[in-house]
Amino acid sequence: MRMDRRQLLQLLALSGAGAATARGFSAPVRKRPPNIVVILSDDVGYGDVGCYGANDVKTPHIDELAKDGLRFTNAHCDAATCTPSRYALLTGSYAWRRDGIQVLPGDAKLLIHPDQPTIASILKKAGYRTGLVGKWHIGLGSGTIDWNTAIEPGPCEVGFDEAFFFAATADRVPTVYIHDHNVVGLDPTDPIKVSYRAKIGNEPTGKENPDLLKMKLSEGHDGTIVDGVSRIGFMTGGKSARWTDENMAATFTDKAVQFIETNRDQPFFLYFTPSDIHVPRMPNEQFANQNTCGIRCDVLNELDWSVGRIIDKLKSLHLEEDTIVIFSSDNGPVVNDGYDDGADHHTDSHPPAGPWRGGKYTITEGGTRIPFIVRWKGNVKPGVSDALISQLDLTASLSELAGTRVPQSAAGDSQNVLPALLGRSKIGRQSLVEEAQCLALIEGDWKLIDRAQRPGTTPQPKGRYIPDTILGDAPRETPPQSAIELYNLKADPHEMHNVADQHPEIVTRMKRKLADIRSR
Ligand code: NG6
Ligand code: CA
Repeated sequence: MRMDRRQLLQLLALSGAGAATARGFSAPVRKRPPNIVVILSDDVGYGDVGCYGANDVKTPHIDELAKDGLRFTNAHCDAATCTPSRYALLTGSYAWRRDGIQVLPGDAKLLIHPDQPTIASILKKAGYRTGLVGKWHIGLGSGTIDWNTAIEPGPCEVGFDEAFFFAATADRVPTVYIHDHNVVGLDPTDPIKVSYRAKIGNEPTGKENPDLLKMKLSEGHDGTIVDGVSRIGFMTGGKSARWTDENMAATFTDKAVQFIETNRDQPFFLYFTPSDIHVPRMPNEQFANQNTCGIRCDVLNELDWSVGRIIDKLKSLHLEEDTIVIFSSDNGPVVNDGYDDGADHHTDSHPPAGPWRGGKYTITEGGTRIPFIVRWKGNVKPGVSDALISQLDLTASLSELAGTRVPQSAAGDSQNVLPALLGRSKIGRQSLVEEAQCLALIEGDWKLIDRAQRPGTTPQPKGRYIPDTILGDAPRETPPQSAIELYNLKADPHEMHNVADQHPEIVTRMKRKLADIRSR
């Protein structure tokens, strides 16, 4: 659905954009497009925050966004893991269209070609100052990375004016921050080397020296020990540049707040991607051991605190009515993700996926149905929306909001759902493909899981075995898996009753549609 400029202006006028609502008079057109803050948290499930039903953990700031904004109940990230999900959010293209867009190691090449438009480059061209703060995880460079010189291409080559980030995940080496192109705080006499193949250097590893760990590992994660935690992969050098896990949330939040402060007088786009609540869960001491629901809830509090600081900064700069804030997560929740941090003992009273089955890695709804809140004070009417939307749609929708266009042939899977995002329409997209280790299609209340359809065009490795961990409120028994499964999500939100045999015509229609979307 494309709106022309006139329709957009009408929509903004209708939604109160440009109106000095607090003072009770209205101007028809905004002086400038709104600032955009996208907060993309890591591994936060549908049921993990108060406004989506969590009781045992308090998330007052995220809840405040929902109270003042629009809370979506049928919003999706692109995939049940981080890399494909983040690739899709930034490019507006389904990640499964390309081979190799799977969880990347820390030394992987950049997945986005500098010529490929992204939401950041589109907004930058439209006059926005664009910034990334947080986790990146879609690769860096175009070959073997030398961490001791300028690392490019990276975020700054695909649309970000400035970037303060780490390469992959908090549990992968190298455990250092990068500012634009360079590792922060690096001592040139102690160069960094990284390997994902074999041990490098002579520092202890989780495998050889488990006695040195302050957090035990349960699977993988037996590489170099940094800050008492063993990581995936091996590194040596860069001692002065290594982060302290417990300070990461404050470091990123300070940078994000600084970005807002510095760019207060011009339209800005902040892509803020905290590492919370991904493993290793290492809350700062002010958040540690605060919850009956354990360490996952402690890091949820830390994330909530980061969100609160962003809201406070916007408030203190009087930018709340000039800034659209979107809060979401990159994939569904996980409890034991490779470290023995006790999180698995606390899911009874705190089901992280809320009403959905599964979580991170799974094709069932817990994998990609995530919290998604849009707040734009005075412009988005507070409420709840059931519209089907995807993070893929941010590229087209936010471009429209910024008064610009997605370049021809870019972001082909991104739909303009701006009316739904602003609460002016209950209708989002008609259908959506979900990705885990296979693909599924959602259309209305129906969901077709086709286990033969795998991401990419060449066969993918099966990946690690993902138990059907019940993280949500779904019944404990595990329904049998079939090659084709059809569920009516309205009647059967837990995806327990495969009705493919009862509805062969729906199966045929949806299989055709999935094939059609794949071939575009
Ligand atoms: C997995 C890691 C997991 C996490 C995930 C990526 C193991 C056993 N598991 O391979 O801990 O790092 O990759 O998470 O090593 S994501 O949110 O970035 O997709
Ligand atoms: Ca993630």
